[in-house]
Amino acid sequence: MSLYSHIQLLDGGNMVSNCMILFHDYCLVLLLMILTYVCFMFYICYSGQSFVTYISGGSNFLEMVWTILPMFFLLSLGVPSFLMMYYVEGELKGDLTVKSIGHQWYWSYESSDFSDYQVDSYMLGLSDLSISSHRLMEVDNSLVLPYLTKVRMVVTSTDVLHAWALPSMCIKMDAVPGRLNTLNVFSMTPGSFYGQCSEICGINHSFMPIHVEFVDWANFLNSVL
Ligand SMILES: [Cu+2]
Repeated sequence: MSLYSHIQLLDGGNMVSNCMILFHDYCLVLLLMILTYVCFMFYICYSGQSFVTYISGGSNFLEMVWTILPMFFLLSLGVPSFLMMYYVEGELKGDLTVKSIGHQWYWSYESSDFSDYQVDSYMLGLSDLSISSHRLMEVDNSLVLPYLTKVRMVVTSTDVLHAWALPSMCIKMDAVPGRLNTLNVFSMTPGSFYGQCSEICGINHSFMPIHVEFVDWANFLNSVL
């Protein structure tokens, strides 16, 4: 863990989240570049340098540059952003479908592929924690998913708005009563990932964490069958 890790994004758990982190860094560099350039131009203009006469004299080349360059920058921001958005929530195919239902105040998970699979996932209280567990993040029944498998996650709610979020996968989806929102969950590695409800849903909003464990298929089948 580096000195500045707490001000950076979490390490990505899959391809698309790593792309998003790269995209975030790219946007930041681009915006800083533009800010520096604008500040520099302000300085030039207000200090009455000879460049001002060059602009006010009219230059076709300069007109071309400041029309085409912003267009290029906007495209370089828009295209990857749209590609990632469609990758995360656009495609509705998956090897496995899991439904995540928000309640006041816990999550429950079920799967249409395994009719018997239905678990309620409540947060563990302080007295149930071991020395290595994370306070306010552990649950009694975590969601178990296979890694290297494209999971179609259907998110909904039974009462009020909630949001199912997994920051290290760059995933956040609103759980809306009466509506099925879909997103793709894919992990390249086995491991534990944590998230929290991300839409204010009432008094115990802070106490309905999400814990997803990515395991191999054998262990996954053991847990759901
Ligand atoms: Cu909430």
